Amino acid sequence: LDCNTCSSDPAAVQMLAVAEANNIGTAWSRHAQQQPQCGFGTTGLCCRICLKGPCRIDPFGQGPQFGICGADRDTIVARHLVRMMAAGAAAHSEHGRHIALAMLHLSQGHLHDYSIRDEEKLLVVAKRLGVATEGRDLMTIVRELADLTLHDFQNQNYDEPCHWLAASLPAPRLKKLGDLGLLPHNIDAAVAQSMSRTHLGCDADPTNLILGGLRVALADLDGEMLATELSDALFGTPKPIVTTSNLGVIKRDAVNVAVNGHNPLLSDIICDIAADLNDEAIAAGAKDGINIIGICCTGNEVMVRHGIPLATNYLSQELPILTGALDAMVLDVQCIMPSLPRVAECFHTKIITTDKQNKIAGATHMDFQEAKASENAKSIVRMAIEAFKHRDPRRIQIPNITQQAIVGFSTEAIVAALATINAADPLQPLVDNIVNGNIQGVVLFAGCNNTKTQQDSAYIAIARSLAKRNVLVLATGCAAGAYAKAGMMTQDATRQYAGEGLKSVLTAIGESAGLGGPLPLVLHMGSCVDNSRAVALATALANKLGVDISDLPLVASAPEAMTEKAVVIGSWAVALGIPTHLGTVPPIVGSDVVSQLVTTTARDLLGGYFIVETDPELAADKMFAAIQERRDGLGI
Ligand code: BF8
Ligand code: SF4
Repeated sequence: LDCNTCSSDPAAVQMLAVAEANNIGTAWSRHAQQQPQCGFGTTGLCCRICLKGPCRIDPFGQGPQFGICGADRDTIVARHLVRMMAAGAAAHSEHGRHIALAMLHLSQGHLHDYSIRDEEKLLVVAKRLGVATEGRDLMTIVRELADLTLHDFQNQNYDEPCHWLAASLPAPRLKKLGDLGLLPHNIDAAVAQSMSRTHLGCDADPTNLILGGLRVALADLDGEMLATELSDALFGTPKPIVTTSNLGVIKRDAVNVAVNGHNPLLSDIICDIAADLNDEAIAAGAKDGINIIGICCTGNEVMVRHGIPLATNYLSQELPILTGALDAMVLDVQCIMPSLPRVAECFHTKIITTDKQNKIAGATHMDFQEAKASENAKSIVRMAIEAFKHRDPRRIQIPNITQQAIVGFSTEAIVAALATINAADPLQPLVDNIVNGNIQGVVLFAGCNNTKTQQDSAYIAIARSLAKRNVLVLATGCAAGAYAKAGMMTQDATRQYAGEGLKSVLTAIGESAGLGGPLPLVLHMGSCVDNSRAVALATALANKLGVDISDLPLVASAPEAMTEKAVVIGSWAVALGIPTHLGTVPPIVGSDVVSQLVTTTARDLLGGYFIVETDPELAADKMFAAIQERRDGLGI
């Protein structure tokens, strides 16, 4: 394995060499073992929906053109794509449901370790959803907001769209989506209907299938919105905070506990109680106490809210173990590699699963319950302290690589920074600078890591290329992790890579907001569910200008799209009217019909469309062209 071509992250390359030298399998070595990957699966032409299968369509038109049931390539590709969207929506919205139920249980007095940390945010979203707030007891409002949120999982009236979407999107977009029948009434029903219509012998019309997919994609957005907004009320709305990133955040003299997964209900409490156990860690010989670090999206959640350092993003999640100084990795849900216990076998690291529905053979399971959150979190951290005692000091090698990262750019934080320039009308300075061209447009980088490309490199190349052309850069999820690790969430990065117009705007805002210099080049908006924050910002801009999201000079990019969640996010971005770049080729190229549907047809119907481009420079050019087209449309 040539470690240098695997990742552009120098810390990952360094640890990967350790893995290779010790013959420890990683995602990269397993990727190599999987080559060549099946062409039928890659193009989407393999169907496994019934037990007569698998059936394969010959992509060149010589062999079989129909599955045994008679399904053609278009039906097969569309069905599988819709199933990916449904799984993504299920994942995000299950996370959202978990948070909503915690809110409900809090209001019922069953949870003692959680509270409403951001009352202001709670009241703002309650009002937005139509909950009366004046003169009412806080927990009554929490109860009603939780009930209303859970209604989005229970409503059986097909004509009543999900509340969070209806209360959050611009009116013209709601109208367009409603007219096309794309507004879901119930998240769970949308997922179930996607599964049901893609069963053998049901929906076989690719257009109808893809429209159904967009409906479940919007249900996914509903789930993401409620997850973000309720998490802010519970744990605080992110504000700019300075922290660090990359594997150097692991400390030799501390008990290092990594939180990996997605749900802040667990990771936030672990951050909370860590200080209480510092003395126990010191007594065990860790003179720096307990050091919590983040991986993937739960890492992003605690990074943007509490400044917890982010160790790494998805693809390199096995590597912190190889430092020999990671004492525990605490897992909740999603994007967790089942290989972790195997890697940890070679070290002292304790791998702890915490969710009943997400166990891994070889890991220790600790059933985390919100009603006993602090107690459970303490037990987890104590397992790490115990593991620390079994470290082998000779095997410790921590890459001396960290980058500063200024993070925590929620929509509210961006608006607050802008308000220091114009308190009466915070969005006006942003609009003025978009109109005068200092800012050409906005790009949201979202999504994952994928072994099909060099880790993080396309993120960095495309962002630099667009920032030089004065495009404002936002990021979430593992995209944000890539930029944090690479030092692109710093003021220096702005000085170095931003075009003159963008630099002047970021400097004016940063200085007026008291940052003593520019805003960072890339604004970290949070985890993957926090893509909903970018929608909130776009909606605020569209409403201010009296236009639709599809009119804004806004593009999205997922250079390393990988999960079903990424597929569904990209799909709702298209449904909202956003040109959306994918840097990895989705398994749809076996069907020209489906490829057309998600590009040209989507564009005609919704304004948004997918741009599939694996070359980073060409991708940047295509996105910049899309931004220019939008600017032309607005007459600016
Ligand atoms: O939700 S970006 S690899 S960690 S799916 Fe997963 Fe992709 Fe990372 Fe977060 Ni999002
Ligand atoms: Fe084959 Fe049809 Fe069954 Fe798919 S659903 S595996 S195409 S018979």
